[in-house]
Amino acid sequence: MKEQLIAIREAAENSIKAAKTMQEIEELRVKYLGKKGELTALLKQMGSLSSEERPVMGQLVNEAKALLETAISEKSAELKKAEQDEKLKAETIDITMPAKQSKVGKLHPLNTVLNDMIDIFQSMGFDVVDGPEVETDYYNFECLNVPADHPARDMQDTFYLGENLLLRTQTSAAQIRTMENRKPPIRVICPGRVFRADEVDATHSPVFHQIEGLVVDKGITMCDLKGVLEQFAQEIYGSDTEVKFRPSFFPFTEPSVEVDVTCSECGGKGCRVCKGSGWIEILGAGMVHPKVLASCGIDPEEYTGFAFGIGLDRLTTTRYKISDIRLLFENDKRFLDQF
Ligand code: 2NM
Repeated sequence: MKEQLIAIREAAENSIKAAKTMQEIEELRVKYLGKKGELTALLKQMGSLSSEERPVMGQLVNEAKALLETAISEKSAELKKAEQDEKLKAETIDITMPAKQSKVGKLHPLNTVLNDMIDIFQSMGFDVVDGPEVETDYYNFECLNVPADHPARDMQDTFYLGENLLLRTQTSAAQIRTMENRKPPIRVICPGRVFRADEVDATHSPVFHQIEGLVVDKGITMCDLKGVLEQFAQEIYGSDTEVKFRPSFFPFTEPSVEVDVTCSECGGKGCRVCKGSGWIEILGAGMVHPKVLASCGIDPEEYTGFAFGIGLDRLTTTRYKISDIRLLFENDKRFLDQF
């Protein structure tokens, strides 16, 4: 029986040493120390021994049991650690690997220019106001002093949605509502999409973008208008840009002007961009017509104001040297990716 014990112990020790996985270790534990295991079986045979032999043998079996238990727990700790090491090695992140490029969205060039313009006007104290693209005849024409027989009111020039509803041809309506709802001093700009029934070509689109500005207060003059526009033009085109007023006509302003800036391409010497004149027209403006002020509930004897309208699309095409306005509206990714 003693030889049997030694044989079992040696065999067990060797297989534990040779075990390579936690599963093998568990199998060995069952094989030797489990309820039906070989050592347990040996203990069961103790009944056949003499009373002198029994305690001696019992001690030997218990010693062997303790020895195997220690061997098993040591081996499993070793295997667990090896497994852990293996796992950590597999999970190692190589921080020198090149990063995966994720596509980042970009601003449409119109929005880049618009954001610049909003920044400039906000720094001069203007609020940004908004309005609907579908307007009534009253807000788009009537209260802006556009007479019933004005060509802009013609079906050929304006998209009508019904007797009195239309797609706004300018963003002035938002400014009219501001005058109705706020007391002077008023300083607002209104950027937005506007619509005209134009023929489509490289420089005309039935949908385009405008920023209109409005200032109303006591004692506002043409000088204030020129100062604001000069500041704006110099921030957009550079500090040596000059501004020139030419007399013009709009029903909603009196006097009205068209505003030119020195050509940013040639600095005023004359080139292809300015067709040799050295000047580029960028906007229309004027002193708000007393009738317009009055129709918004502002007393023209007490207050005066100026207003201007700037086309955003041409400013964008000239800044980025875009040859065709339609590119701004087609949303071709190959075009947009260039900005
Ligand atoms: C322009 C030119 C001149 C204008 C007028 C107004 C309002 F609502 F105050 F009457 N807003 N914008 C205006 C004046 C617009 O666009 C070329």
